[in-house]
Amino acid sequence: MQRDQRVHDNWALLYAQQIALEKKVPLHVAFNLVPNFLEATIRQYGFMLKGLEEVEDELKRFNISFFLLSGNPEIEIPKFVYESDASALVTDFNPLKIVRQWKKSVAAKIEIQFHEVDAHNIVPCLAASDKLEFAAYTIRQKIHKLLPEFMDEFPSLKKMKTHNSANEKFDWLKIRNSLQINFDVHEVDWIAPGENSAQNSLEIFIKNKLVNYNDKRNDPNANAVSNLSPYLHFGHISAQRIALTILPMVENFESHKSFLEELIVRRELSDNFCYFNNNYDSFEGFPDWSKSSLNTHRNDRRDHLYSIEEFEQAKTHDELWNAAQLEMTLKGKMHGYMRIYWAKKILEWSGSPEEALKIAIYLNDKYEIDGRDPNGYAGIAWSIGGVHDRAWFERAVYGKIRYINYNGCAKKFDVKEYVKNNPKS
Ligand code: FAD
Ligand code: FO1
Repeated sequence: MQRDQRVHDNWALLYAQQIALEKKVPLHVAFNLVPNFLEATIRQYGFMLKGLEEVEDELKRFNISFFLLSGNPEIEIPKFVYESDASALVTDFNPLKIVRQWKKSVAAKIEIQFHEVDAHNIVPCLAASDKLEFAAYTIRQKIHKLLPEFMDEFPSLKKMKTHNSANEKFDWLKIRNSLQINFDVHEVDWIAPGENSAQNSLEIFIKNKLVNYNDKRNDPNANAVSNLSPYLHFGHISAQRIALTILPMVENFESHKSFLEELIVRRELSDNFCYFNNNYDSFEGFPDWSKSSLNTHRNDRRDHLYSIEEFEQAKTHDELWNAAQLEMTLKGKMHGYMRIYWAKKILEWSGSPEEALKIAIYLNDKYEIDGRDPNGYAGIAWSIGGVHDRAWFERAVYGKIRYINYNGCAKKFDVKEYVKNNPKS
């Protein structure tokens, strides 16, 4: 279990259970904890661990044992399959075949049946497209065509027969304290992790906010967005469950339509970008028109130039940008519209597009609970590098990259109100 850390509405777990039931063997779930995963801090790890604890408890109700491994997954997972209780299972599991003995500290190569299930997307990434898509309009039709095939209702997970390999509950506090990560980025309490809380959040969104989504989603003061991205990032909720719940509701059609466009088309386009573009987090990954235009404007004079520390500490001249940065550092989730403004201004006020990209990814992944997500890399590449966008009118520094400014924001929402709502502490 990695991308989808939930017990219900999980096609990968359902599929594994189907095989276990057919073979009449117990079902085991393993999660490999990486002590330092891509510089994630306690803000993200804390959220993830609480969700995993809920997974452990819920799996127990279904007589499914949960194993928490720790270390390098390339080493720990083959080792687990070979050495643990589960190895008894795999050797019996014809045609599972262990071809090489596990050797201490050498990554074992074991030949086992390996099935990949995309439980994260509704239309699996590889079914939606076999190539890097150019923009939303090139993937939208493909996804819509395939949606009826994949939008099945989930079957329920079945209770397995009891078996005696059930492990004791993990000591989650000890696990938390063993992490070699940054503990300075504080955890946040406005959002509760886990599968149950994710479901509650969905219900609250549908009841109180969805009606305003189409008109108000770009207003950071309006509280009209779902706040589901942290749950989606860790797979505490299935995008398909969200869509299955919202699709049949015919009232507020425009809001449903625009929400599902973000949840399905834009989100799956981001996965397509990160899967098919090896340079999804570098300048090289930008489209040719944008690279050439940004290159032309490399030496343009910048009106303001800030260091990464100045950005991080929200010390720019711009109260709106600083408020967005503070929303992210203090709350752990910046409003979606502000993310665009925030990233584009980093391009405008950095020495080069490469530096801007590096700063934006660093800050995004350090502070956002939903950081380190394909949506993040695609969103930053869209804002700074024109990915999935088109060329606009040429201007200094930005070249042909779409531009946005303070006055544009002021026309859309009450900037002063947003600044007031995101004070320094
Ligand atoms: P809602 O508006 O309620 O949307 C529901 C869901 O639709 C979201 O949870 C998300 O899964 C999907 N969605 C919404 N907007 C987008 C989008 N533009 N692209 C792809 N999918 C979308 N998203 C992350 O999950 N993690 C990130 O680190 C991240 N960083 C971003 C950085 C920048 C510079 C930009 C421009 C966008 C970034 N996004 C990121 C995409 C988007 O801003 C967030 O997904 C959204 O704000 C999450 O809030 P929500 O769940 O309340 O969104
Ligand atoms: N995946 C793992 O397999 N092990 C980890 O320890 C781990 C930590 C982690 C921390 C922050 C974060 O944002 C993601 C993390 N992931 C980890 C990845 C995560 O499990 C999912 O694969 C992604 O969230 C899917 O988008």
